[in-house]
Amino acid sequence: MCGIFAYLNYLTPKSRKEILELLVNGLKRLEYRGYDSAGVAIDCPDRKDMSLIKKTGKVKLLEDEINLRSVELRVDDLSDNHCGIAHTRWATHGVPSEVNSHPQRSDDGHAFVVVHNGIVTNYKEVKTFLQKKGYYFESETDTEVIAKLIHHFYTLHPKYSFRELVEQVAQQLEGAFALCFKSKHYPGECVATRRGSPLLVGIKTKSQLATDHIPILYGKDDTNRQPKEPDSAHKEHRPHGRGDIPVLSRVESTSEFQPLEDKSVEYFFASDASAVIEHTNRVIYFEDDDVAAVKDGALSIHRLRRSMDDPHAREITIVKMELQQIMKGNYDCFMQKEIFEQQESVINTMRGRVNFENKTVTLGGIKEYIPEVKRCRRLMLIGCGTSYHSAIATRQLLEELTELPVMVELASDFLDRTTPVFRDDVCFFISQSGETADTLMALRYCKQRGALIVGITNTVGSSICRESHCGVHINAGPEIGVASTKAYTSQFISLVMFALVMSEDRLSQRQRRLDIIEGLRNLDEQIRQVLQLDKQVQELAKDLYQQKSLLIMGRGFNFATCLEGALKVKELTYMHSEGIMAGELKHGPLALVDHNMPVLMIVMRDPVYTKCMNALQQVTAREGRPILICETGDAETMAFASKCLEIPRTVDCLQGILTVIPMQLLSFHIAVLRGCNVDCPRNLAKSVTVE
Ligand code: UD2
Ligand code: GLU
Ligand code: MG
Repeated sequence: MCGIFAYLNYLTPKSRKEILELLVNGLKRLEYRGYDSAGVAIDCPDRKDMSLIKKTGKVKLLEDEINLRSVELRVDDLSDNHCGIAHTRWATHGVPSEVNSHPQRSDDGHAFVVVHNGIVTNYKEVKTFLQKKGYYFESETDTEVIAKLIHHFYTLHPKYSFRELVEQVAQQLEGAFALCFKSKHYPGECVATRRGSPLLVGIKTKSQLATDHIPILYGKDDTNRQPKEPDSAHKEHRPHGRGDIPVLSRVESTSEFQPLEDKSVEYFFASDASAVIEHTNRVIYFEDDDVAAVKDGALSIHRLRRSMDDPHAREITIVKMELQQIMKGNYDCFMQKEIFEQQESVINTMRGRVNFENKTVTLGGIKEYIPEVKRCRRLMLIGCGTSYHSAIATRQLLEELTELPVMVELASDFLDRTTPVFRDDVCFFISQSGETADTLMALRYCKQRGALIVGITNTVGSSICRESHCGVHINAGPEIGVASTKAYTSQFISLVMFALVMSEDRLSQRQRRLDIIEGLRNLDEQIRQVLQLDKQVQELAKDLYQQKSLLIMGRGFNFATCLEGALKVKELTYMHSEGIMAGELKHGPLALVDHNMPVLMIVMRDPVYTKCMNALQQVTAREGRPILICETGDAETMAFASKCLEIPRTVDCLQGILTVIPMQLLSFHIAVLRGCNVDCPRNLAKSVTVE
């Protein structure tokens, strides 16, 4: 998730002011990714300690703090060889606060500091291990274990190089990470590594580079070169709560990268190229498990073992893209990027929660409350806009698997009605930002009446998260586009996981649960398939973008997609659109249908298929030629359509996750064709903090 930026200058004298400015500017380039706090670490002028400056909130606040402390920081002093690291954090573990911000440190003498993007999933085990060794933890983050663990290895092996220590640490970590380290014991050095989260280094030299690629150095226990001895102590071993972390073999190296004549060089480590591109266009993208180290101005890349398809070197890529372009990757805007991110974000939502081997689901955030939830009188799901639609999408499954009455409410209307709420109610509050004013008011209203309050949010430390008794973080990652996309599918999945937890000891629902878990397992691949419809959807958009209106019809598990699809069309394209419950057609909306009215229908082979077909025929009988979203290969249904989008089949209750994606794409393409600002639609704000 969020942003890493590190700057190392070698034989390139820079004042501390310049260094801090470079670091803060690097962070500003990463701001677009969304974050909640920021921090930097630089050496103290005497090099015997470090200064850590951290701030909750915007990078600007960090900058102000640095300016305030400029005398103490001795900003005019020059450094010839220095490494500074910086970070923007999107909290996953512990609220946004100064102590939880990065860099995280090994001790108050700052022997080691680290910045981290991602989540260390086995941090609890590592933490327990380190606590037994006497380490005291000051933050709630997963990241802090990394800083303490490297310190632990250092005390065991003070002769190891910085890079060797990082190698040891990386092998003990599970989960996803990009890391940059700095140490008082290794001044002017920087070591970085990654697994699952992106990381790169930009190189800036005055003289020519000797090569355009950097050889990879392999560990001594590289299995492809040397057969492992049966009793080898080098084998990979991770602490699954077993209390002891063995030390692995050392790695030796000889070759490295350095400029040819003039040895002065600058390195920029960053989690994405946008922070680097204004300094240099020569960039190396690291691969998982690369460990990159800069020592005496020389960069080397190491791997513990060689894999089959690994090239022998990492190439220096010349990045030609414009800054604006890089920030959004290959996408034109954030919303589009976030639509395509859904193959990953759905996995992040399920990570550590759905166990596909044992077919179990654990929601750590509400586990202890489940017995109380099971005794409740009813479930209430409360939200606004897209979050409200995620409740509609999952209501039927919740009723089925919990066997409880489920009320779904718009926060504003719920308050207008002063709806009766009781102590034995369980109220869910769904909000991407966790700050939505209407939802927050409804939360306070229910809390006052003694109900159990459950939050479903994407933002750790948000108001809803803090004021709820318990909850689920949907872990979709920061969402920048005002129109919500990946948060919707992750809210959807979070509520499905809740339904699965509620029904885990019901024998009669065993098969149903297994089918759903199997459906969840295949979701990312199926999302990938749906995203391939992009070109086709774009063509559809060309037919539709000059229309005045679009009716979207469906029922059952796909009704929420109609509402959400229509909302996306409205907010992004300013075109009228309405999501219509197909069962309601003959009670009014059918009057709108003629051969001119654009109609889109969702017809899947689920329990309401026949009823949907009735609706479809009612539409075609009025000369409507609907566009269909239907199942791959369903020729019989497709015969009624003017155009079709074919979607792979999944379990009925998950189908809405797949059918909503073409609607997201469609609204995006129509908006582009109509010349609308996709990321910031008129009159709308990302986080609605007023009633
Ligand atoms: C926690 C870690 C997760 C991973 C996992 C390992 C955090 C934030 N999450 O995830 O990264 O290490 O444990 O087991 O450290 N909460 C609310 N209201 C909300 C949302 C959440 O009160 O709207 C509470 C929730 O009750 C829990 C805490 O916040 O006490 C963390 O929630 P979570 O969903 O991140 O919890 P979990 O166990 O999946
Ligand atoms: N998991 C870390 C934390 O919560 C890093 C989050 C990030 O990627 O910013 O502190
Ligand atoms: Mg809470």
